[in-house]
Amino acid sequence: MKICVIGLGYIGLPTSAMFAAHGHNVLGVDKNPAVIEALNQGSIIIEEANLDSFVKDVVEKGTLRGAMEPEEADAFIIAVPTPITEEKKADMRYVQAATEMILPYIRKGNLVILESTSPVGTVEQLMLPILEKSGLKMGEELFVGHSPERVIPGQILYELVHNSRIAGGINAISAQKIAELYRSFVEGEIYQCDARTAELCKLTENTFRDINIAFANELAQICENLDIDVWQVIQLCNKHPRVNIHQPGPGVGGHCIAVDPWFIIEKQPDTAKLIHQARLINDYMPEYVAAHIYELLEDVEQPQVTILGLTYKPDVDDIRESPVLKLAALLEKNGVAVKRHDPFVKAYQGDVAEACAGSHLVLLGVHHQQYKALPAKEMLAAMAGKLFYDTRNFADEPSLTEAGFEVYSLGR
Ligand code: SAJ
Repeated sequence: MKICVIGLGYIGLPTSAMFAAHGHNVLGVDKNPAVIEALNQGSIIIEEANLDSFVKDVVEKGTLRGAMEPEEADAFIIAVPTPITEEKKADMRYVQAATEMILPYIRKGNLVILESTSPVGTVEQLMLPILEKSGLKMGEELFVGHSPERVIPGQILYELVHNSRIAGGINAISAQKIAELYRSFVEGEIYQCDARTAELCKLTENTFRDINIAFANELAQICENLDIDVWQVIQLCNKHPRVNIHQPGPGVGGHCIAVDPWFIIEKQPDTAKLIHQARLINDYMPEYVAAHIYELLEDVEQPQVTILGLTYKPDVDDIRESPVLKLAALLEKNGVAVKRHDPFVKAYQGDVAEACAGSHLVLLGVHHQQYKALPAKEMLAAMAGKLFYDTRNFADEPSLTEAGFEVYSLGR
């Protein structure tokens, strides 16, 4: 088929390349000229393992190209951002704009698929009213639905192929046509359902994870109060065949887990009570950690902290919605000087010991693999204090203590 993909970000670009590598002719559309320029030179401007060579290959084969405007096609896939506003409301302007953008190119028999994570009812209440302006009969002359992504950054190309997938349609034939299209490269199961169910499934998967992380974070606070090591409790409980307690941390970041539950809360504010409380618990964690830092530094004049790790999760370069950045801002607002280090963030790369110079406390914010072996002696030599606060139960505590650090940990 000829496929037109609107939005060439973390999902749209890998998906475009995957279709282009499996027999389709793909036109990638993005409003950022830099993305289109790079693409047509066979290169990319996002970080994802092996994606650059994968894209280069299909661009050179001529099955993937970029343009600023859509063209007629057999299928249109919308994979644009669905961010959240300050008031925690879904910002659907990009989905609205993308749907309007493809309208002039829609033809009888076409398929329109929303991939972006969206509130329940987006396909039916936001997209169909626009697509009906084509004059085509929805579900008979134009097939529409939602097929959400569940890939994890860093393993996108593998998971695109091997994850099972949901194909939600405004009617059965739409769901079937969507499933058939993804069968081009999906080796996992493809489950068909209606569009609303597909929309809620995506939100539910991430909300399930958010609630479980909130449970771990609340357990960490309880354990501190009861003088118990939460990490040992979790490790022992997870020996139970049907228990899988998640990991406490300084908060929940990224533009998925921290965002998607709000799409459910917005639609069902009075019923989504547990979901809402979990969000509040996770969003409180930067403050909770900051309070510990103030306690540890209360006798220090002009305290300074070095934070190791700023991204939203380990071994990625993405700092969007990172809870550690919120923690850094909180500390600075309360008169604590903050020095930053992160091997994945250009502005903060460099020597760890140097980043600790003059600091009274080092805080491990993200468990990047590189931080498993820290130059403890050099760090202490550069520091003005000897405190270490671990938010991830990750640092090699015995070697830090042996070098002279006083080590504290979230949840212990
Ligand atoms: N986190 C914890 N404790 C945990 C697990 C994660 O504090 O036990 C934190 C991480 O540090 C990070 C945040 O939660 O700040 C999100 O981490 P994540 O591991 O959930 O990573 P994401 O957001 O990149 O991926 C999730 C995945 N969803 C699920 O696992 C249900 C992925 O499959 C989705 O495709 C992705 O969201 C998405 O794009 O929706």
